[in-house]
Amino acid sequence: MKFSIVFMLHLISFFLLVQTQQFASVEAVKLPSQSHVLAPALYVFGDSLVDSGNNNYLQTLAKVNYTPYGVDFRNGATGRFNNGKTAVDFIASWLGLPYVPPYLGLSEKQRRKTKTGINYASGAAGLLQESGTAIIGDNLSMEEQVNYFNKTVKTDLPKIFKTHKKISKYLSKSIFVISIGSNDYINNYLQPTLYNSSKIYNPEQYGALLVSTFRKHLTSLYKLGARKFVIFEVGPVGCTPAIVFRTTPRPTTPCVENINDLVKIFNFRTTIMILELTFTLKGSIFISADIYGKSYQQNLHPIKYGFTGGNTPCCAVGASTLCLPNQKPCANRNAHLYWDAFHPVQRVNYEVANGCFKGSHTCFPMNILKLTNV
Ligand SMILES: *[C@@H]1O[C@H](CO)[C@@H](O)[C@H](O)[C@H]1NC(C)=O
Ligand SMILES: *[C@@H]1O[C@H](CO)[C@@H](O)[C@H](O)[C@H]1NC(C)=O
Ligand SMILES: CC(=O)N[C@H]1CO[C@H](CO)[C@@H](O)[C@@H]1O
Repeated sequence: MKFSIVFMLHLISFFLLVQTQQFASVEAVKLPSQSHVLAPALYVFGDSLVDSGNNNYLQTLAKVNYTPYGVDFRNGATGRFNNGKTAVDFIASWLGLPYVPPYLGLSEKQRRKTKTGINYASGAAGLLQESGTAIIGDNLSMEEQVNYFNKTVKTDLPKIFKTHKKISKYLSKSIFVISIGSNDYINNYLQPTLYNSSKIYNPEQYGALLVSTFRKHLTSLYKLGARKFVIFEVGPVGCTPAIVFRTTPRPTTPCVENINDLVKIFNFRTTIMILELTFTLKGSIFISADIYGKSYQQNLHPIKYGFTGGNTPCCAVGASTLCLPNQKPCANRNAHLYWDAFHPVQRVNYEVANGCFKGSHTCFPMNILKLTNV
């Protein structure tokens, strides 16, 4: 029921977009090639699904700068939370841009020279300041990420571009990817011994709190100059091995559905919120990546989708749910849905990125390729 409403909203938003904005000739979509740069920059915000190494510079347990992380990545263990590339790594290269460097890894001097985008995402981070901090440690919450971007816009970009007008033009053509929200559940609401939230808020109220926080941060990004947004839904958290194994009694279904129901509330409210923002923030375009639906199906029927290893993590995981250091991972990484107990393997990231970049089923109301042409 809820999903058909979401779909209707997507449709409505698509038609309104077509009417109110002039698509720069929809059929003239160019295919990406290494030599062709489709957007001046890619800016990234979020959590471990898209962190490219910020946590290497923080005091945190959510740090993965060791093998076997990065076993399939050109530069080895970089702080990416899987065996290879994240979805934004694929998106960056298809836009004709370099991999987006982590903000904390750049010196002041480098920050004043970087004009192809910066990654502010941090493993364990959430929309709420406190999410992911109880035991895990430091993190860049969404608010801190926005504050760093504020600094980029106010102090660093003026060193590259001569006028405010040039900065605005550059930012309005850049792509902003945001993937956040899982830790507000995994490392907050679902941890009643460490956090109050589940006693204070019912699931609907908590979803509303998260989404109003999200709206505030997206509006800040808009005020700072962002126009083209790609919002990743939260995946089916109740299907991750960490959650399934932690639940007692063990669920009789592949996923813990009452946990998935929490996330669905968040995704549903987010979809409505970004549709609203598209209308209220002049010149903005929000596209939403349907991460939940496909991933849920893959978790229910892994073999049908070619994941013969099913939901079993590829690496040997410890109590932290991350891979244990220096252990040999599974031989066929492409056959598993999960790399460790929480994070998908590179293949899953590729499929999401590919679908959202040029497909017609992952991102609504348009794919990223079209977004670069609007
Ligand atoms: C829980 O809530 C109470 C009162 O609302 C507050 O005093 C306490 O600090 C909270 N505890 C945590 C861990 O947030
Ligand atoms: C950016 O930072 C300045 C202070 O340096 C502050 O006044 C302003 O409100 C911030 N803007 C946003 C959108 O957060
Ligand atoms: C970098 C860092 O440690 N950021 C924050 C992580 O979360 C805590 C708790 O909300 C903040 O106090 C830190 O500043």
